Amino acid sequence: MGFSEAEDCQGLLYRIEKLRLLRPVSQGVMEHALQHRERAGVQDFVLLEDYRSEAAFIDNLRKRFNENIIYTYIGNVLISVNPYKNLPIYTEEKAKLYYKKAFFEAPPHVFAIADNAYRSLVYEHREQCILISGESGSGKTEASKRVLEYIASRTNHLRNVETVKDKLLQSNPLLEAFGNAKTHRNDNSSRFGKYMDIQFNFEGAPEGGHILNYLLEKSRVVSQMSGERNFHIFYQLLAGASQDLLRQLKLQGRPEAYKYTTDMQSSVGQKASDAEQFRVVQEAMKVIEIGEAEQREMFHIVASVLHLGNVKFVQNDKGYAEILSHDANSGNVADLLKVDPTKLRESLTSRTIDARGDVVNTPLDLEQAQYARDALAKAIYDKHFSWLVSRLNASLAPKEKDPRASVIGILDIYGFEIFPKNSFEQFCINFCNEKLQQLFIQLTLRQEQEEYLREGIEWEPVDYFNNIVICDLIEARHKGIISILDDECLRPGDATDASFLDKLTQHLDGHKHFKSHRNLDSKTQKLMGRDEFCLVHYAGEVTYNVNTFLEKNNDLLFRDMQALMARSDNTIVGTCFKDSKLMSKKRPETAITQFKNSLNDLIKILSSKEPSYIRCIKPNDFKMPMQFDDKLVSHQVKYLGLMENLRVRRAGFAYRRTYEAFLERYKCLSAETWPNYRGEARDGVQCLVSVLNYEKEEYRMGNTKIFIRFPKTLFDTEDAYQLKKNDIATIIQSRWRGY
Ligand code: AD9
Ligand code: MG
Repeated sequence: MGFSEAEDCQGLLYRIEKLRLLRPVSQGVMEHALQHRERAGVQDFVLLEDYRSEAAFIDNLRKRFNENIIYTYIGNVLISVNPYKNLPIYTEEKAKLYYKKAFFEAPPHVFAIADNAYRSLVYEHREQCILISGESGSGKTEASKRVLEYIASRTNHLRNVETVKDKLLQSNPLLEAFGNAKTHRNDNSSRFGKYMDIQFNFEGAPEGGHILNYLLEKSRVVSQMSGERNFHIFYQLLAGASQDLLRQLKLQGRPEAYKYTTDMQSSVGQKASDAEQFRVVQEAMKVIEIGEAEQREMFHIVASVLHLGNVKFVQNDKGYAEILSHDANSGNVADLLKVDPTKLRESLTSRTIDARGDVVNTPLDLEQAQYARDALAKAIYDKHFSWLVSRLNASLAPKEKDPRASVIGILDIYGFEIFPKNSFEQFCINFCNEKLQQLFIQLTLRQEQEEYLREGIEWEPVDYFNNIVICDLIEARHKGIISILDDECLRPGDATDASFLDKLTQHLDGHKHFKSHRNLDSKTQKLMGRDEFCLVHYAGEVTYNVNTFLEKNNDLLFRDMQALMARSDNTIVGTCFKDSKLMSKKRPETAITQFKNSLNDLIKILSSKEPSYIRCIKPNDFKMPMQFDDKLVSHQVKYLGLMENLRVRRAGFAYRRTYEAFLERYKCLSAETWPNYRGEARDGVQCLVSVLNYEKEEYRMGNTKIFIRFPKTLFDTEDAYQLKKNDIATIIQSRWRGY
């Protein structure tokens, strides 16, 4: 038996309750089962008696967490609480428990989500997506890896898929090396959003994949909060590269020697694991078929960023920035990136401006030069990351075009962020979450509505908060926040963060979801700074500080630098900077507009698929096992919208199954349907439900499916089935025979 004792006893208790088999069960067993339910809670929140109470919700999560049961459902949404320790729940043996199982047939698990998605895809030909959300450190990336591993194991029996699966699995360590970093919240925090399609052939064998990446946090390249680190790859390279490679890269092998990786406190004791991880990365590169020459170019780029950070400027007697002639760093950068060293120095200390045909070269002051240097470092790293994703995609692409291919998408993207101080990055991330919430509403409610209609079931629409107003507030064409921000960024002259805030306040005054200092009453005014605005998101209020909004949205790289990098003989850098959009005279799209467009594309992709949801929760802020902080969890339950999710789920029909499937599973529960029912499946089911004493309000008969309103009805039926299967059949039959 693969289920934990607690799960198992919970099942027993349902069986006891439903069939009221008190007599044959000893008092001892009964008490044992009751104690376990008390300890392990319910496996689906829809079973909570008081489903409107957040306290009961959290109580249930906590109980299960304390019993090492980290998964619970709300219908078909999986809630996962990060255990911060390795639990023996991801073995091959456990995986097998979920093969071809409906949700209620086995304890909640990420494998159940994966199996359902896989079966719907292969047997019912409906494309799937698995959307994973939650705050930093809640376990999204781990969950996405478990899904991938499960699918790899589930398709073991199929031929010729090893290489594809290896590549899919190995894309993770590679992306994580370049896109993840140690933060206060998570030692392996993904600093980019990721959507990955796994492509299957008609037999259900994986044949390829495709990754889309979103908004890498490139500011981390040049500065990190104290105690946090830069992207893993810098430390891995320094700790793990051979002496020979280090010499080629002109590196000294110590992170503290480089300005971009100086914070050594954050790296204490990590050298060995960084070195080990470097080998993992190199191994992954091999699997992905990144050859040695390409690898060398990649490492040259990483090293060049470290050297770039060390480029120092001094002020010359005219007050402009200059690089000292004995400063080796800019020379190293030029060597590694294969660009002209003099041109590089020039582009770091001056810029040419094309003023209506007059090309003028203007020297930069110290601050401008430092800004230009950091902007270059960020641009190189960011573009290299995007290049890596396309390189992975080239390797993951199926060898041949397959017109019958279908996909399961997995979205692992940053959750809602509410920090003491929120900036442009949080604004983008929270906008993304609004869009995903909107999608959740559209997909789940639309799906529900369409199915009732198709099946001829009457139902009452459920009341819920539709966050479309907030999406519009942010992205509406002329008066939306994004559009106002872009206008300010494009306005020549004196546009500043403050003038942007002024415009926002002018245009959005009176909007229910927007607040700024100016349109608050004197009492609440004190709570908000003059450089802040507040959005009432679906998940709660967030105050944003407008400082640097314009600069981050403009995301300018001086044209000289772009041109220089485009001429680089490092083929990766050359390719990245030759991008036509950048080279064209036309102004490139602002950061937020690019993000908005890629998000809208993502939403289109996701809308065409059937979704499953995994909502991840972080139990404490200390990365500690066995600690469950009620307040912290309550906060997440709120902004993941779980209580509303539960309410909506309880309002309709909790479960539905085709007549054939329902009859096939439960036919043993009635003598009239066992071993085979000789009529229409629908009539067989009708017969079954009367034997099982379903009350009228408990179910509806649709055109092709039975709809069950209360989850308990189905759980009880399932328990009766388990009981039968477990060979306590004689007792049931004796009861049904009228004892
Ligand atoms: V972030 O938004 O990328 O910063 P994630 O992705 O939500 O975040 P992640 O999956 O990286 O969090 O999990 C954080 C850490 O928690 C992992 O490195 C593990 O040490 C730990 N974790 C998460 N899920 C599990 C699990 N199911 N079992 C054991 C886990 N440990
Ligand atoms: Mg992550």
